[in-house]
Amino acid sequence: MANKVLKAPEGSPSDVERIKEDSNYLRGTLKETMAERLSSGISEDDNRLMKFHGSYLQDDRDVRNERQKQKLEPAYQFMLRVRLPGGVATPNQWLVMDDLAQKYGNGTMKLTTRQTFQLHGILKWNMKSTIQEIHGSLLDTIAACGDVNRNVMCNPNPYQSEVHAEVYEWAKVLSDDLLPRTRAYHELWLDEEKVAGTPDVEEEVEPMYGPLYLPRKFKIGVAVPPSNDIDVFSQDLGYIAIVEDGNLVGFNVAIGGGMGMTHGDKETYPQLAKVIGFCKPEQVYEVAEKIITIQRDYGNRSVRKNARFKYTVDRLGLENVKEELENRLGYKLEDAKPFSFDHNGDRYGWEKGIKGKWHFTLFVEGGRVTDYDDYKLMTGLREIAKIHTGDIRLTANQNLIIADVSSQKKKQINELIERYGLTDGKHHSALRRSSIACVSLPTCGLAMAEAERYLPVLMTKIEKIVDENGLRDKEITIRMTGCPNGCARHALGEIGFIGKGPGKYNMYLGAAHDGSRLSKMHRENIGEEEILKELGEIIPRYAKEREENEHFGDFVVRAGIINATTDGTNFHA
Ligand code: SRM
Ligand code: SF4
Repeated sequence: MANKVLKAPEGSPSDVERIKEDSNYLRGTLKETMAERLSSGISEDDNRLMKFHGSYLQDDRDVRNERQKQKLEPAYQFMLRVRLPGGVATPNQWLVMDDLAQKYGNGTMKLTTRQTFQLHGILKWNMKSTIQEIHGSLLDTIAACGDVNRNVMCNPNPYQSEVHAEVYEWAKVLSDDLLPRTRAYHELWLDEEKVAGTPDVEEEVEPMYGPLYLPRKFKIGVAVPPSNDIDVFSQDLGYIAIVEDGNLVGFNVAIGGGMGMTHGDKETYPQLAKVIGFCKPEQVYEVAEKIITIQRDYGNRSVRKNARFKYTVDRLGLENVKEELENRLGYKLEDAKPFSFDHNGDRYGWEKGIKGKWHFTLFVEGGRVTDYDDYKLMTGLREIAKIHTGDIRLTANQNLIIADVSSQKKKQINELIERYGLTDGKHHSALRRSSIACVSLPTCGLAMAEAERYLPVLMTKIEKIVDENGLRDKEITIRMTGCPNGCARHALGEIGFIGKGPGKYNMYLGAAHDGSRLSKMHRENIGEEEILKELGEIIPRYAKEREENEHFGDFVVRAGIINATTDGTNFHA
């Protein structure tokens, strides 16, 4: 299979490669570890494998020091992520997730930036029941994390319903057909018997992935212009739906995007995927499969921080990767077709789609579904799910759409929306409605600063500046992450903050409003006072000096406040 010209980097395989190799197709010693009652944690090796099953061991960082002082084991708990292609759930699935959050989780649900549910706070002994109940609702958590293809994103588009339905089907095909084939998940969590005599090590177990799976996680997203809500250029593999005369004719193919980086390491950087051609709808699966096998064969298995497909593409060269893809496909991609995006945010409130059906996009700040003292969001959504007959779509901006509502049902649902004060966000500033924050503290083990818990507080202060300058209704995307991994796609926020240490952030400016240009660092390691000072100078300039319809990200570049990042490779320049 190896190509004469293309080469994988040399170097001894990372420890994770050894763990995968020894795992007997993702089994490891998970069965024994999860049954063991002495510790609420699991070993590092098993935790690596847990990811492929959709879960991470975490500990509550709010109490970490205190427990350490008391010589107690960390407050171990598991995060569990569901695989939900395109973010589409039935009302019953919503109710099951809500119930599990109360029964086994921390009483909240996190709607993620990749359109799915995460539960936090699950104890080891409740993991199996939780996964079984998720399975009972016809969902699963397979490959929601790990070195495989992840949850496939898809524009949840409430206003072009026919095309949405078609595009969503392709996203589902990709998500389902690119799953690992090992039966480990079924054996471990669903009590499936191992078929006697099945050889443990057999090439056919994973025809596409092989026993080592991929060098790193792999992400696919499908966008439907003019909305780039799924940030198609941030994906390892992005498909851009091409719709002509209302019909889906195929997809432009974009490869090599990703957001993560490491502070102070210029060998790591966010990158945007580049369009390499066009394929027909029935070709999307094989194009994805062949691209994944290129990453399988040539990705970096030695240094994990340089292992994502974006680095493989940049190292091998876009044209070489395209040629390799076409060799593997046995045909050439067609030329890319014209498309244009105009935003990457959500459109809130009621929208009418086809067949007289209605769709309500609800603003969920930070994607956290919970009951606050003065805002019973979780209860309200539960009551809606009990009577709703359409579906519930999670968006890439951590919001949700109560979709496919008939005119008759609309009145009933609207009554509940009003009774619980569920908000389309329109009483907030457009800035707040355009915000995303990653989970960060207290559950994320990699967080360096607050994000989800802090952005709303900071937002209230930035809103004052925005209001004073008459920009309340101006959409400016603003994103905050607790570390440079970029889970809120910070490098595509017109204003971005990356956690550097407690209360300190690097501030980024200049990404394009439609997700087609990365930002660049404006200030390093600053706290709230300096953030507000900076924005207190830039926002008034934007109010006065902007051209008609000029977006904030474009303005700061034109005004010379920041240099444009023209490629991920000059993100740090
Ligand atoms: Fe992420 C790791 C949360 C979307 C890039 N991400 C993590 C972990 C699992 C931390 C860990 O490894 O220990 C976080 C768990 C926190 C917690 O307590 O729940 C975490 N990522 C999230 C979520 C929940 C953020 C959110 O608030 O919504 C998102 C779940 C997505 C999903 O449903 O699958 C989430 N993560 C993303 C995205 C955005 C996207 O995919 O569109 C990115 C940037 C895109 C990309 O992958 O390049 C992202 N997460 C990372 C990275 C850096 C990966 C890299 O190779 O650069 C890590 C760290 C890692 O993999 O080593 C990471
Ligand atoms: Fe955790 Fe960093 Fe991702 Fe935020 S960006 S959830 S802090 S890994």
